[in-house]
Amino acid sequence: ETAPATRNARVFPPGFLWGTATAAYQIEGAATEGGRTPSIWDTFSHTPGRTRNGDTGDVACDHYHRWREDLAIMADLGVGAYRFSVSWPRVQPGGSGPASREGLDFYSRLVDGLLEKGIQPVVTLYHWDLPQELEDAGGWPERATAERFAEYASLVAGALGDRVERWTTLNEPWCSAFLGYGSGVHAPGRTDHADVLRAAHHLNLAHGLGTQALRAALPGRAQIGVSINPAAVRALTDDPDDLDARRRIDALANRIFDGPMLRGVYDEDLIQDTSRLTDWSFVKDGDLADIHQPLDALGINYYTPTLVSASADRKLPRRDGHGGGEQSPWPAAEDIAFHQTPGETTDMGWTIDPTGLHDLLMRYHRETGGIPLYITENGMACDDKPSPDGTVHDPDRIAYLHSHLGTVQRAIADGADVRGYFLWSLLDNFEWAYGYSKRFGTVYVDFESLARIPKSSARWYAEVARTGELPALPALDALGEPVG
Ligand code: PNW
Repeated sequence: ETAPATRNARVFPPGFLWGTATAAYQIEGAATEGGRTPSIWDTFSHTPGRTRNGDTGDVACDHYHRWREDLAIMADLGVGAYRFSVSWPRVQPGGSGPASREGLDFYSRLVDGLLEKGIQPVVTLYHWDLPQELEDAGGWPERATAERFAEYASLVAGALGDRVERWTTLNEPWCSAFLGYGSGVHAPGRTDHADVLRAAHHLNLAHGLGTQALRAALPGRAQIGVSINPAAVRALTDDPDDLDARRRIDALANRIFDGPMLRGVYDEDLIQDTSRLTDWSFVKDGDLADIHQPLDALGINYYTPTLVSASADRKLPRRDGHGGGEQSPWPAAEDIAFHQTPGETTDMGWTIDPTGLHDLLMRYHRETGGIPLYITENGMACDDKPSPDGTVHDPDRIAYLHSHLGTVQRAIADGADVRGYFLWSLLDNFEWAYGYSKRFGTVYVDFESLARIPKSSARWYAEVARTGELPALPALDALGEPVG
């Protein structure tokens, strides 16, 4: 007999939003259809040596043609929300000027289909597929890109705003700036640490101008947020040097975005730490006010914590500072070492440690002054394979989701206002530089036949969403599969 107090602790608040998430370039395919022009990810993935096995998003999950089937799968799952992104070059070829009716119609039909099935659409405007023309004009290091983004935001709001209430400006600006322009492991594959800082600022500006554009187009109706991937940074030891390394990475990973967005400032230590790369004169009068817009929601994407020290000469194995690559993504941080957090790892090599999610939820609860928080991505890559009977069992993913959802409950009990959770990802998909070699889906995709098979985690997650309750892990027996 479970004590009532224990049972209650496993119940999520009423109205808690359960969802799954995807991104346009990772699932849609149809890269040249309907007037869509190339994005930086088309160019990058078609450049030899950039992605594993030379994989591209040309076909991906072919979601552009199979969206009705994917909608039916979501309806079967019974989750209440779907977070997807709009492909900028599909709806505004070239990134400026008139809209593509055909491109907008695709998303319009998708939104109608979701609403028909009682699934709330959550639209991300930018999940990394910058129109190539805008990169050719300088990309995110240039201010004009932020201005183009605001125009694009108005255009999408005009087409979908009568039916979509939940909007996200950017997905993980850290990845766009630091992996795209610093380490070069993401598109556009550039490696200049001064450009990273310029890109970060113009992404911030895009968020601010985009938020203003959405509010102007959708007065009173839109709930607007941004999805960041803050680092839960830990220091290897309590030595002052290690603590200072943590402070510096916290500035570069987190405060460079949440400073201007949530507080309207770039912290002085960030500016000092990077002063040999830039004088920050790209920050113009009025920019910080433009970026510092009231938000209705903050999205947090979380996978693993970050462990740093002041020097490389330590006993724990070193790890790269995220995402592989020869060049560090981190400007002015050559002396800082990144370490593998102890513990089991996922197929990405990322350590499974839900405590980082608790830290981040509590931190952003405090720092936002109580803006509703959503986990807009969380999940794990597993080496999933169909069994001979055609089913796909992913007990490790169930255990991962279970432990992270338990952490979310703990944060809620500790006072954080967490309103929803989006599993990354609905489908196995194009995992950026890793191509199709990493599977994050709760639904298996056979990339030869493009057949979809919901994994056992999909059934498990559907049950959590249906009941709003986290079952004890032994309930996994019911799925006919032992844990781990
Ligand atoms: C996020 N890193 O990417 C993205 O939002 C998703 O599109 C992606 O599929 C998912 O997480 C899993 O990777 C990240 O190196 C990629 O720190 C790389 C890093 C973080 C997030």
